Amino acid sequence: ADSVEEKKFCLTEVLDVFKSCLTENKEVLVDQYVAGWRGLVKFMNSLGSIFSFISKDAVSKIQIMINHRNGNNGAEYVTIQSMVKYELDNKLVDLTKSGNFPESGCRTILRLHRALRWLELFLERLRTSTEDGKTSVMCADAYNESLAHHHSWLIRAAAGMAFCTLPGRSTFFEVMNVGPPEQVVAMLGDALPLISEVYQITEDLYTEYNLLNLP
Ligand code: 1PZ
Repeated sequence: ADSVEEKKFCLTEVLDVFKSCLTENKEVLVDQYVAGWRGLVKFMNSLGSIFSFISKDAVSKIQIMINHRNGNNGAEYVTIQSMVKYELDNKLVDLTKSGNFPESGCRTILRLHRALRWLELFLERLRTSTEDGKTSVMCADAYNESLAHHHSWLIRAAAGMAFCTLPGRSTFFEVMNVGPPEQVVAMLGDALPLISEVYQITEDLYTEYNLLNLP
């Protein structure tokens, strides 16, 4: 429950969760990965209700993963690596055509994984932007370079409209609640290498098992 001591939302904590995703042998922990997305969705919701079509989809994917973790085979879903092995060994993934396993962990994580690339590109643009940089443009550029390739024109149009409502750089930095701009830039510089590493490890894994185009 909410309490008076509850700290104000701070993006540093959210991005820190992604740091805790990686195990010693460089496997990606599902609970932490999902917790990271949860925090990001909370942040996105604070930007306005126009983003709710995005957060609804993200929340449903987060919930699918929570259900896997809470299910009878939850232990198989501890890391993305163990999940891939388990689902493939037991033929629980639609590999070419959707139908039987619309909620496979493999396809669900793939959607979040693609969104993580957007996040990486967007935060890098934010980090290197100047005071007069436009958040909406950075967001759209990052999107067009990544997620947009996987979305229909209708979703791309809706996303484009939502991006236009993003506040300017300084307000955006304030909503992040990290501190003065220099501190935001430093925090991003700190968090980005870890986000990239999580992304790359998942990308390599999905490439190895030929899962990058799951329906
Ligand atoms: C700061 C501004 C936030 C901008 C967020 C940029 C991402 C735009 C994504 C638009 C997604 C639109 C809704 C749903 C799309 C789904 O069709 C796809 C594919 O899933 P399928 O239909 O195959 O089950 N879903 C996704 O691509 C996952 C999108 C997750 C987006 C999470 C964004 C979290 C943002 C954090 C902001 C800091």
